[in-house]
Amino acid sequence: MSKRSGRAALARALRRLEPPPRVVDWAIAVAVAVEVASGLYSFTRGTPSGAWVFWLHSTVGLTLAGLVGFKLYRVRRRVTSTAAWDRFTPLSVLQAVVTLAALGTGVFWVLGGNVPVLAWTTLNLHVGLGLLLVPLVLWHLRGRFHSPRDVDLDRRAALRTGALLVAGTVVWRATETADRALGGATRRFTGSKPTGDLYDTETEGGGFPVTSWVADDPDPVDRDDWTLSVRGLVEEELALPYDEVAGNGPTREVEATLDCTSGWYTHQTWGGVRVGDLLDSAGASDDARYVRFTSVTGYRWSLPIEEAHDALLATHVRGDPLSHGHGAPVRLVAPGRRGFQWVKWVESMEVRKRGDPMQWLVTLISGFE
Ligand SMILES: Nc1nc2c(c(=O)[nH]1)N[C@H]1C(S)=C(S)[C@@H](COP(=O)(O)O)O[C@H]1N2
Ligand SMILES: [Mo]
Repeated sequence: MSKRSGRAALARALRRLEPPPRVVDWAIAVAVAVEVASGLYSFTRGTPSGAWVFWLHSTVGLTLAGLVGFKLYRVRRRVTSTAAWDRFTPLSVLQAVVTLAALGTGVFWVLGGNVPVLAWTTLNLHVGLGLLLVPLVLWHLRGRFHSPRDVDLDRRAALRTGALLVAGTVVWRATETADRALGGATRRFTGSKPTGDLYDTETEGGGFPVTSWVADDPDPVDRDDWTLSVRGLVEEELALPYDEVAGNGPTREVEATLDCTSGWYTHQTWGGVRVGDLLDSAGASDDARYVRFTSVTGYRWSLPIEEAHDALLATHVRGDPLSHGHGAPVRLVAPGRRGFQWVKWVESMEVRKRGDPMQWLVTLISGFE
C-alpha cells in the first residue's frame, strides 16, 4: 500500500469510529473530572478493597487518551495554521500539552519509569499535572462552551463512545499483563513501588526515605522533655513520659506497609504500644467515635475508634528506636492507611465524638509559619 492510500484508509477508519465532535468534547470533560476525582480519592485507599478506584483511574485514563487523539485529529488544521487562531487557542494548546503530559507520566510510571525532578517522583509530577488540568478545562469550557443539550448522543454515538471505553479497558489489561511478564509485578495496587526501586536505600539495611507531606520539619524532639497526652472523652486523662510508653522495649510488634502517595512503599516491623491498650488505661467513654493523633507540628489525623484500637504508636522500627526523621519519639502506624496518615512526632491522642474534616487542610499547611 502506498503511503498516501495508507493514510486515506486510516482517515476512513478513524471517521468510522469517531464519536460526534460534541460527544468527544463532553466525554473529555467528563473523563478529566473522573480522573481528578478518582485520583484524589485513591489517596485515601490503602487496602486491596480499594483497588477498584485505581482500575477505574487507569481505564478512564486510557479512554481519555483515545478521546484526545480524536480531538487533536479533528482540530489539527485549526492549530497548525496560525491564521485560524483566536484568543482561546493558546490556552487550548496548553491544555492539550498538559493533558498529554499527565497521561504520559501516568503510563510511564505504570510501565516502570521514574525520572525524579528534585524531590518529585514522576508520580508526583503526574498528580501535579492532573490538578493543573482542573483550571485549564474550566477555562476551556468557558471559552468554547457548547450546551450539553446540543450533544447529539444517538445510539451510534453512544456505541462508539462505549467502544472507546472497552478499548481503554483492553489496553489497560494488556499493559498489566505485559508488566507482570516483564517483572514489574512489584508495584502495589496503589501504583507504589518498593523503596529500593526508587531510592538507594537498600544499602542502608532496608532503610526507607524520610518524607514530609508538605512542609513539616520540626527540630528533634527531646525524649526527656516529651510526654504523650491522652485526653478528650476519657475517664482519666494521661500524660505519659517516654519510659512509660516505650517501657522495657515495645509491648507489641506489627508488620505493616508504609505506602506514600508519592509512589513508594516499604514493609517494616514496627514496635510500640497498641493504641487500644492506651484507650483501655484512660477509659474511653461510650460516645467516643474517633481518636485524633496530633504531631508537635500540629499535623494531625483521626481514625475511627475501632480502627484506632488496632493501630500502633510506634517507638521502634526494625528493633531500633525511631530516628528523628521517621518521627521520634513516637509515630502513628495505621495499617491499611496511606503514608500521609501515619502522623510523625505524635504528642497527643484525643478521644472524640466526631471526625475532623479540617485535618485535610492542616496536613497541607502545617509546618508553614
Ligand atoms: N507530622 C507529620 N507526619 C507525617 C508527615 C508530615 O509531613 N508531618 N508526612 C507523612 C507522609 S506523606 C508519609 S509518606 C510518612 C513518611 O514517613 P517516613 O518519613 O518515616 O518515611 O509520614 C507521614 N507523617
Ligand atoms: Mo507520603
